[in-house]
Amino acid sequence: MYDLESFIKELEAKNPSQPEFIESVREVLSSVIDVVNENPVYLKNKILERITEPDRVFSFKVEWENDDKEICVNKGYRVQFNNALGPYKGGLRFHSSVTLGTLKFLGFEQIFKNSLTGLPMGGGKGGSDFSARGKSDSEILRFCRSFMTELQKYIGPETDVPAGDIGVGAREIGYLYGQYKRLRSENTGVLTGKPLEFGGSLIRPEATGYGSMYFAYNMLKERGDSMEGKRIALSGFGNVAWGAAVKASEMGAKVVTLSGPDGYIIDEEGVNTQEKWAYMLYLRNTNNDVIEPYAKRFNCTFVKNRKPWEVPVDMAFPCAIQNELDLKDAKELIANGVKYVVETSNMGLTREAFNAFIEERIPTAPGKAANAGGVAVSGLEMSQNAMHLKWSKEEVDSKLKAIMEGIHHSCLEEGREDDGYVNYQKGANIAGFKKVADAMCLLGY
Ligand code: 2IT
Repeated sequence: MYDLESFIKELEAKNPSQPEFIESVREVLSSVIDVVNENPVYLKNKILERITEPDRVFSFKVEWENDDKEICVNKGYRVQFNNALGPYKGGLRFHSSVTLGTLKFLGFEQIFKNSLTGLPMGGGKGGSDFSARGKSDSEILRFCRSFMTELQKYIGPETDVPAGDIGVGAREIGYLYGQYKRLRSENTGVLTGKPLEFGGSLIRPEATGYGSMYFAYNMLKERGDSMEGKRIALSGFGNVAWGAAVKASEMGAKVVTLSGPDGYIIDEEGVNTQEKWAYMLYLRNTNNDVIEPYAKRFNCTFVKNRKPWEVPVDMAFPCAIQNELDLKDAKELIANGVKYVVETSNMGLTREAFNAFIEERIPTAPGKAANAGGVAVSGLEMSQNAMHLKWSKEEVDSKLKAIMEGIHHSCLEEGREDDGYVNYQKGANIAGFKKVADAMCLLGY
């Protein structure tokens, strides 16, 4: 029998200075510990000890030359966490905050997220502490080449299939794939999120944001509510926030905030035109990592060095980075009458913030359910690559919708509490965990 606190204590001793990883394990285990304790097969198979240790971790040096002809050195990693359900699958994050602990947390989350999609994908994650901020396009190209020169030793279309994450979009995937092809002479689905010209899937750029809105649609439908007229706070302004803003507007809701490390903008007219969406993409490609220019361009308010959670809204969608919404922010949203929270970044809510929403019985979706659309369409890209064909936009979008509806259904099945409240965190964790744990039992140790 397991006790959560003693298990976490031992895990911390084995994995010192990895607070995000410990937090992500604590979240999953707090939902599944009873399930494990009541299942003699899981106990005998030592599932908790085995599922919290990555299969393997690669750490490598990335050397590249900047535009001043200086040699620069970054850290590179790939965490292959669990392949019980299929090839390791998960993104690459290039961001100054990246440590091994960050990637272990993301890799751990990815196991259960990928399981929830119903597609045959294991969990992995990789990246670097390299940041594109202030870098030129040729510096990014040289960095990507050097990163892939090392990474290519560990990946393959049936082994481990990386994709994008923060700081890695179609541009970086293109450069990484170019180097992979140069070194291996292979045209395979070794990366997803590829540009459309060479094996990319339609709807992959939109998939995380669209998927999150499809998940939200199901949450509201469950309560006889609809997206029409809802006021939404989004954080971030990158790929995920972009897809979310587009789909929210199509569904008749109004996105009133976007944010960056410099602060947030309030656009009372809504982030709801082609021009505004295109500007978000333009801002990302300038490599400056600031949102303030949006306010100047569209004549709206910029609030410096603050987070968007102080704006009264019906729905909040954190779309930027882990721990971006804390207890203070949660209290402010609750006081302002927020009705739904949809964690679209990975672990965007701190534990205290998540618990505050659950205590108030506010329907709150965890990232591993709500943001699974991205990796789901990556899975569909793998299928198309394996079959050497290309599906239409409509075909991919309808599959994405069905997958998000399926994930919502799994959350309902495992997450409904006695008072009728759907605890999406518990539901997603139990549903995602069971499939992986069962597979591990069947495979033997
Ligand atoms: O966090 C995520 O699910 C992603 N960054 C997408 C991973 C993928 O393999 O498409």
